[in-house]
Amino acid sequence: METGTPDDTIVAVASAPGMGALAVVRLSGLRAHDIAACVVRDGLEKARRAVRRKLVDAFDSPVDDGIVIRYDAPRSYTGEDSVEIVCHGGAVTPARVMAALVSAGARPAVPGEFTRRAVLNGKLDVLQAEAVNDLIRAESSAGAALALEQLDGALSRRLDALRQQILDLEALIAYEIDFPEEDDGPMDAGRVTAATDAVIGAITRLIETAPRGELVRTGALVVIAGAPNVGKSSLFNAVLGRRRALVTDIPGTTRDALEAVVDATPIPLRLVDTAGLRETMDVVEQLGVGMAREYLERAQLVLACGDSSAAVRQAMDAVGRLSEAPVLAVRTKADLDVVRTDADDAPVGTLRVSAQTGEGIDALIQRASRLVLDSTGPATEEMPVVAHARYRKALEDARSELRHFTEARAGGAVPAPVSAVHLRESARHLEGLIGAIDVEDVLERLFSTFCVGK
Ligand SMILES: Nc1nc2c(ncn2[C@@H]2O[C@H](COP(=O)(O)OP(=O)(O)OP(=O)(O)O)[C@@H](O)[C@H]2O)c(=O)[nH]1
Ligand SMILES: [Mg+2]
Repeated sequence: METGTPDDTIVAVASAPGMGALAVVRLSGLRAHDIAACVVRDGLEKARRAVRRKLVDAFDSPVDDGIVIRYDAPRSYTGEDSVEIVCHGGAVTPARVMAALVSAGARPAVPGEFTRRAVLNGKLDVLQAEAVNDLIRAESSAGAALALEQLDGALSRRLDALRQQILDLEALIAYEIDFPEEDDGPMDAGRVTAATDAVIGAITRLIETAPRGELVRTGALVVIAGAPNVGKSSLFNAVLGRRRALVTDIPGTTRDALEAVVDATPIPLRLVDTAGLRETMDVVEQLGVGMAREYLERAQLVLACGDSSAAVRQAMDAVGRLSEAPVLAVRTKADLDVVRTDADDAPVGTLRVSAQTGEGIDALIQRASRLVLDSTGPATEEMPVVAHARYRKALEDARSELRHFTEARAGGAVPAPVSAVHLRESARHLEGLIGAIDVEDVLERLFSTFCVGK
């Protein structure tokens, strides 16, 4: 990506485009204060104080009346001199404020450039920068909370602690490397093994949070399936709380798959309404049924819907053939039952719902969210949580190097400097994640914890 030179002063409208009461224009770089002073009549106040100011263009014509905040390096988001201007929103004013700043010497920023500078200036590490993006893109409260925790540095601190433990190990065996002929060095082999096992255990516990983390971040794919006309689209709408899918009494109404996010806890749901499963001559409906099958293959949970016990069983059979995901049996149109005789022979665990009255809808959301969580394996309350496949991969690589290290030492045939390479590699995988690579750390540790001159 072309990002110009780091000396450029960059500017962007930081708020979303479109109609809105206010917008935020952000300016950062060496000349941020000078450039802002050309646009802010009466100049800037002292740092971190919000002041109301007239904003003008290069010809001193009024552009807006806004609030201006100055930040002095390094105490800003980017770590550079910055200015934030809160102006009126909408299609015109933010663009005019920005144009005035560009004509005063700023360059329009490319996507992510403010955060990129924050990383380069040590204000955020790579994981935190990624969390900023996750937070902005979050579609659920649980996803946002997870991103916020990562932005706060919980995962970074944890990975850094693991990395320190590996560096400690390096320091331990550095003694063997320096004094290979000493028979029983200052630390016995058991101490190294125990320390290695402890790190492997800690990494494993973190890896075990990955299925949950990825689900929280993206939401679980929950597919509504069943025969035509059983009330799938009505259920979809009832769960979302708005009329998103078309509903008619004509079987075969839904032909496309509709997807929407349900803000559930512990796991948000990406709910999908699909075409009713049946053999049909209608070409468009066939396409819809084909799409439903594809979704069922990828589903992480299926709601097998029927408007009678027989229909629920039929839906479960059909779903069982098309999906390997856990299935929740859902008996729809509960409001139509005058007496609840039908419920008696429904499959065990069937949830009764009515899109008409709202009965069972909240319970369905909770059960679905909980079932998805349970399907990720035994409950773990381990925090922080690994939310990206990339993090999991790096942790697995780090762990595998530690295991190689253990094997190399157990064999006894490998000299200490060779087995130590695995420790270095292991730490490097973690460093790659945080974006901190510093060999000096090991040396410093060696001299602080060892009395080498003894
Ligand atoms: N009384 C009652 N009627 C319902 C309920 N849910 C759906 N219906 C009715 O059942 C009919 C079919 O509803 P849809 O939601 O379109 O059913 P569908 O399963 O999506 O049907 P296809 O898209 O054709 O597969 C409509 O006439 C709905 O009004 C309910 O909870 N109670
Ligand atoms: Mg439908």
